Amino acid sequence: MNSPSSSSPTALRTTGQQLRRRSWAEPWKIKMVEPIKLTTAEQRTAAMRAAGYNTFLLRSEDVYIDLLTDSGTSAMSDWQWAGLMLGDEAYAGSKNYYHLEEAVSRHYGYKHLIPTHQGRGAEHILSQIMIRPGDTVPGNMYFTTTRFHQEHAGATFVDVVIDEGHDPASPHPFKGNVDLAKLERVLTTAKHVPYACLAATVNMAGGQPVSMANAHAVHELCARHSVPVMMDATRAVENAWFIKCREPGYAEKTCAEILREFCSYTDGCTMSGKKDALVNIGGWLSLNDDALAEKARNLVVVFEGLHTYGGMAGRDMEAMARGIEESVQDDHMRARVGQVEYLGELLLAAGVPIVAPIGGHAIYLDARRFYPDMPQDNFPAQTLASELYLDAGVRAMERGIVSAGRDAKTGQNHHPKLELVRLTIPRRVYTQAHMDVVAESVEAVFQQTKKPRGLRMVYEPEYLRFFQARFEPI
Ligand code: P71
Repeated sequence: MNSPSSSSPTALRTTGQQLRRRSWAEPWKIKMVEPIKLTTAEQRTAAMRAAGYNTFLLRSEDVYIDLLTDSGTSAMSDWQWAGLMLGDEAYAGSKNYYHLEEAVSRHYGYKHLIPTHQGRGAEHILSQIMIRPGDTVPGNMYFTTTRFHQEHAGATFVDVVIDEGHDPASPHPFKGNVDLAKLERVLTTAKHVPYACLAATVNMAGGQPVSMANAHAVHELCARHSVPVMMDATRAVENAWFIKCREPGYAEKTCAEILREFCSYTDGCTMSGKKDALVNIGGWLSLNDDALAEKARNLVVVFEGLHTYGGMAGRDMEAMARGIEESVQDDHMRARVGQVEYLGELLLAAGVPIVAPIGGHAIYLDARRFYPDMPQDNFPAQTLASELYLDAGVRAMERGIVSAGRDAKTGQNHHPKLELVRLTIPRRVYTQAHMDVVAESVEAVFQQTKKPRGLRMVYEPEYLRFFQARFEPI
């Protein structure tokens, strides 16, 4: 890693009084490797066709560098793997549950822990216990599964992120912030608001953080209306790292301290442990309110598993408890976000249009600027994701009109402003050389002289269509 950005505190003054950057590297070394396959252009063409031009439908065997998601794709540490061997697989009251409860309470600070199989399990339970048909849920930009569960429970989601969040070029340091005026409008006009949803960081905006000041203000505003704030804590540690780097007054605080303060401005959280918490499966719902927690425990046994395992094996809970400890270490976060910045800076140097500032877990390519003449209904981001795979076997994810789906009431396609392709970096998995290969491939696709005309959707599933939709080239 030899390109620390201004946000990484690695600049050194040399004896010549010149400001010089020093290389730095990840705080780990590799103990085990997993071979990956190089493919030919012919093999990739056949694989892409068989997958209906949807990267979700590729076989992972056919992928060289897999940047589909950072979800459940992290490499666990030797300490986490050792924890797997200490799984207490009792049906009830596993000691690993108590380790997890301790870790969540120490680093996130909430009173009650309800384990779930992954994030959407927690979203389902939260939505079912808090939302009544006709409710309105404000949030700082939608996330697919989160909005789905809110709407499924009968709510209408209202986006209250600041306008900069929808502008891929805005350099605002906290593009995930809530627009307090938009939020206040919802709080004063909606019939009933069961809770406000605060995502840290905001995935669909490009992994953009929320500032501490904004979280504090959201909490105060909601408290005046007696509305609780529920956080999507999926990447809240990455959010804490950005606060440390970008918000005045936090540079000397540790990630762990910042995370605790941030959580203190919220009343509970849903969590996908598959991201920040460095595990391949797992999640939880946290709540401070006793009565709500009781409701959640009543439902978790119906949908997930007993309230002391929620769909996870004991060993999974142990790995997650240990992953939480590792995730809040500053050295870990510096390398994690630093690697994303490294890739982003290579692409910026090559003139490739990406969402700025560089986010926490991924680089987002602005597909509209790859294909300025392609109408959004021809799926520019879906097209770009398939072109990237065809070029060098790099798998990315569409985050545009296909992901946005249809309006639950009118059935019309949502037309999101952002038409993006996400290059998502798994934690502790790929090297700097992999990032170099990715950057070269993206640049080659950006420079293509013969541009594709786009795709047509030939199969559209009813729910969360992006996962299984199929396409054909136009
Ligand atoms: C990601 C995922 C996984 C995913 C989910 C849906 C479509 C494509 C990929 C999952 C998140 C997330 C946020 C902010 C809740 C979940 C659900 N992200 N909130 O980014 O990013 O968690 O997957 O554990 O159920 O690839 P879950």
